[in-house]
This record gives sequence, C-alpha cells and structure tokens, in this order.
Amino acid sequence: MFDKFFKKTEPQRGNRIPPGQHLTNGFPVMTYGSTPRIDLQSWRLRVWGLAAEKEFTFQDFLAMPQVNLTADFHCVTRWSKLDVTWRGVRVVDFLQQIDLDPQAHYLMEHCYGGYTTNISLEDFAKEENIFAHTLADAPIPAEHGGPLRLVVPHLYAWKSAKWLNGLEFLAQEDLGFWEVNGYHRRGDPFAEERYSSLS
Ligand SMILES: Nc1nc2c(c(=O)[nH]1)N[C@H]1C(S)=C(S)[C@@H](COP(=O)(O)O)O[C@H]1N2
Ligand SMILES: [Mo]
Repeated sequence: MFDKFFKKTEPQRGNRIPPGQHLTNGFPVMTYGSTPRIDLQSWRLRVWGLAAEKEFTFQDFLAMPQVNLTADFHCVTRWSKLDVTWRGVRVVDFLQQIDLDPQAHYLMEHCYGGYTTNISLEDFAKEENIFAHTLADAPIPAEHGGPLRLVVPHLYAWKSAKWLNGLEFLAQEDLGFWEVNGYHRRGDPFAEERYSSLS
C-alpha cells in the first residue's frame, strides 16, 4: 500500500540507462577517421567467407521488407541516446537470402573506409537488429553512416557499423578494429563490457 508514495517518476527511463552512462539530447557523431561518401548507384554490400558469395545493391535492400525500429543507443565513451528512430531491413529477413555454411558462428562487419568490428552470429541475428537506411524519417546523413549502417541496440554502438559494405562469415571469432585495440569482444552495455580483460 506504500507503493504509490515511492512511485518512481521515470521508471522507464531509469532502467534503460546502462551503468556508467549519461543521457545526451543531441546525436553526437563518433567516427574514427574521415566520413566516406558513397553514391547509391555504386554502393554494394558483399557477403563472403562461410557463406555463398553474394552482392547486394541498395535497390536490393529497398526491395526487402521494411521495418521501423525505435531503440536506445549506447556509446562506450559513456553517452546514451534514448529512442532513436530508424527504418530499414531486419537482419533476420536479410539472412533468408544468404546461403550460410553451418560452420559459420561469427562475423566480421566491414565498412567503406576500412573500419571493422566483430560480432557473433547469435548477436547479429537478434530479432530487433536492422540494416538501417533511414534516421528520423530522412536518409541517414553521411556522418551517421548513410547510405546504410547496421543497428545492434543490445550492444555498445561501436558494433553498429556505419557505411557497411561487407559481411564476412567465420567459424572462429576474429577481432575488429576497436577490439584489437582493447575493447571488449562482445560489448554488452548493461554488463559494462567496455574493455578486454586481457589488455
Ligand atoms: N564505419 C564506422 N562505423 C562506426 C564507427 C566508425 O568509426 N566507423 N564508430 C562506432 C562508434 S564508436 C559509435 S559510438 C557509433 C556512432 O554512431 P554515430 O556517429 O551515428 O553516433 O558508430 C560506430 N560505427
Ligand atoms: Mo562509440
């Protein structure tokens, strides 16, 4: 019966901000290096490794089922942004078009500009994850990863590769750009998986 006196004012918000993170109102740009500019005609996403090699055009992505996603975004440098609105193609729908080798358990995400980040197939194939081409009802601005980026809300945002152009399927886990430099191989924000314990 005392519940109402102790009612939290913002129950939703409180438990959505991972430990050690603070809210930001804007949408900071976090890029290592310069912003690649890719025109839609020449844009490609290539799949290789432990999957039949295949190339997708931007049109191919627009022809797949489109979904909206509202998700929180957590950068390991400690800012979080709530309720970012994206539109794009679900990873699980995309995977229907890929002929995967059963040995494939990990991926390397590759990007225009050379950035890479690793992810397990299990974390990649989460229902909510999307290949996004739209942010807040407009094409994703180049600095935020347009024409197309990955959005993986349950991991720190360095796993959400901007300017994605390749998916390399692997049997064993390999480490991407930040992971080689000491970031955690997985990066769960609620477990504060910021840095590798090996470094
Ligand atoms: N290709 C590429 N993708 C990237 C990065 C990058 O430097 N290059 N930075 C990562 C990091 S650390 C974060 S926090 C988010 C930032 O996305 P934003 O610039 O849209 O905020 O993109 C991630 N994806
Ligand atoms: Mo980040």
